[in-house]
Amino acid sequence: MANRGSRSTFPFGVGLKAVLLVATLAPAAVAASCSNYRAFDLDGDGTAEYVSFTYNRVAGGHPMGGDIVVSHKINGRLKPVWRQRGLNPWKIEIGDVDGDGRKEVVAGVWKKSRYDPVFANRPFVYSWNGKRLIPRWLGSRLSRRFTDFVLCQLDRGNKTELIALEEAPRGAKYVTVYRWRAFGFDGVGRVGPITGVRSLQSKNGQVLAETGQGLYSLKLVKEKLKFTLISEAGNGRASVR
Ligand SMILES: [Ca+2]
Ligand SMILES: [Ca+2]
Repeated sequence: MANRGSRSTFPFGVGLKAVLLVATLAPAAVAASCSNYRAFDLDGDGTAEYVSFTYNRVAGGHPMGGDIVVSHKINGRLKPVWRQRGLNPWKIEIGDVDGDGRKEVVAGVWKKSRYDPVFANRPFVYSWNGKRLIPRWLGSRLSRRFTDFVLCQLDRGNKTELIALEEAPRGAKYVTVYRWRAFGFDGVGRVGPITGVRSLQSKNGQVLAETGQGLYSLKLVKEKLKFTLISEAGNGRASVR
């Protein structure tokens, strides 16, 4: 497929230059990492899809001009087989949000929308039909503006939850858990406002929130969120919620 000359591709093939560029983007604008990037066989045909994103430039802390890229590994090399253009993507997560047994691609994109005609982070959900990404839900927004999100299975249900880091008054944040309900996401729990949360990551079935005070773990226990400080120098473990 035609390559528009995108400078960097995440997360495979990430060069030092790209890593440094990501590290210098404003964390409030661009999620911290692609470290939880994974490849999955999205359509169950035995071939893994590698999903990543590109950008051409950074404006105001936001990667601009990029595509969501789906690649297949052919003769040991990743070859793009689909590009979803015009989205300004900044994060890719993969999970079965609707619980149908197939994983969806959820992209954080920096876009205007018809009903909200300003640039903002928006969650776009796609499925893969073997040849192309199919839009499932191109969300104009969650319940608040958000700066980061992860997918993580927080309970024993079959749906993977979306956890968003959302803007609260006076620079604080909410961490809000959403679950797919027929068409789109409903909030099922929230903690906050919390100050100092910079980013979210999902690791070994739990969501971690990094703050200036330490690392917190987020768990959903009987639809109730537990937000627990798990590492702070010398203080061990202390629950804050
Ligand atoms: Ca496949
Ligand atoms: Ca699914």
